[in-house]
Amino acid sequence: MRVAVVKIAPSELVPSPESFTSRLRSPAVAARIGLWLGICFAVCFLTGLLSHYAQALSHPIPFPTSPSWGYRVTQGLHVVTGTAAIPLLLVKLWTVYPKLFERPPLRHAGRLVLSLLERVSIAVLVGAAIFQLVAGLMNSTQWYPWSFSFRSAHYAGAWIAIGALVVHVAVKLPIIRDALGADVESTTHDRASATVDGPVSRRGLLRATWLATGVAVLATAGATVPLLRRVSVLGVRDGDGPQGLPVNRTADAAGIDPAATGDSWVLEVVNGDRSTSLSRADLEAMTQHTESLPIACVEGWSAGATWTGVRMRDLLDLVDAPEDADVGLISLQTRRAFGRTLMQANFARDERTLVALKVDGEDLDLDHGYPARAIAPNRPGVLQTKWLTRLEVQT
Ligand SMILES: Nc1nc2c(c(=O)[nH]1)N[C@H]1C(S)=C(S)[C@@H](COP(=O)(O)O)O[C@H]1N2
Ligand SMILES: [Mo]
Repeated sequence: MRVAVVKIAPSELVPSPESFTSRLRSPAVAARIGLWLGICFAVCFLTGLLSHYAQALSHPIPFPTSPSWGYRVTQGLHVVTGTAAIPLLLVKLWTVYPKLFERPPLRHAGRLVLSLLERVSIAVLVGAAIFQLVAGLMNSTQWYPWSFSFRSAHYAGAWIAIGALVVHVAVKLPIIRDALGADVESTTHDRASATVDGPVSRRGLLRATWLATGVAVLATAGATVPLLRRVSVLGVRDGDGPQGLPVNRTADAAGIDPAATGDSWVLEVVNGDRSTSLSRADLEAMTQHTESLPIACVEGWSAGATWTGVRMRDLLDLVDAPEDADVGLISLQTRRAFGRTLMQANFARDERTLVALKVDGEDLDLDHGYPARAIAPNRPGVLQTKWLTRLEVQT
């Protein structure tokens, strides 16, 4: 009896870079998309560092309180460029993934080490980039299925991604330069097998990529840019929430007992052994100030509003707080994070910083922090503490 033995070489099971024949997968395309991806990552990195610093407890260099809309712009940019990076990264990975199947140069120890190093650095870059974009997107949709701290993980990921990106650009710089300097149809750095025309030209692929990126931006940027609200189907829109202002965490979600916000509510202002308690009527009897200040959420949405209430510094003066003292803001909140935040002295002393009682002329809605909330200029939304019950001068 004869047994037919069919031998399949491993090379037939696993594709090689030469199995990929489309001319679209070329350094010419990768470099052009990579350039914009690099710009998006750089903007994301810088605006992200700023946001991380703004949320730090201590500011060796004080975070400025002006312009009042500054954080609104930088955090809006952060989320918009992060969103734009998603389609860019997908197309970029598509153009380069034949490289994944390159056979390591096993016979040559020196080249093997180099090639392994390159692979590790690319794996770190791709892994960190995907993690940053996915975690960022999930955060901006307020979906937190993980148990780690988003802020620290996203911050660590940022350094890893940007470090790996710098190495990557440095290694590829000669090819990037050549590719960007030459016509997009140039074949100089193409793989030998990349000779078959795709369904579209390289220019067509690039145009489709820019279009997809533009759509991704338009679909989300309205969360920050009022003019884009109507087209931003995926963004938070103006008017989502009471008083025409989005709500990040409702009173119910924060475990606020509505009874605790009634007539018995008082705001305690404490400086060591000096303290005072003010009812809402007491606060209303003090000099009222009105300021137009945005709420700019770290998740990218922002909205302007006009707030009326008492200046934070007037309250601090009641207990003779020192000018340079930070202030703990304590909320009635019983569930989940942000029930207690720290306001640095320069914010507490800014004349625009209010303990707000009203928004746009109406008493605050319970979901916007009734009876009283903090609102300060150029500050991440997460620190604009709602349902205040106590101001604690840090001594
Ligand atoms: N006590 C308390 N204050 C809070 C929060 C919170 O969870 N608890 N969320 C903050 C966040 S993340 C934002 S963006 C703003 C949103 O304010 P708004 O819900 O009134 O629009 O409130 C901030 N104040
Ligand atoms: Mo927020």
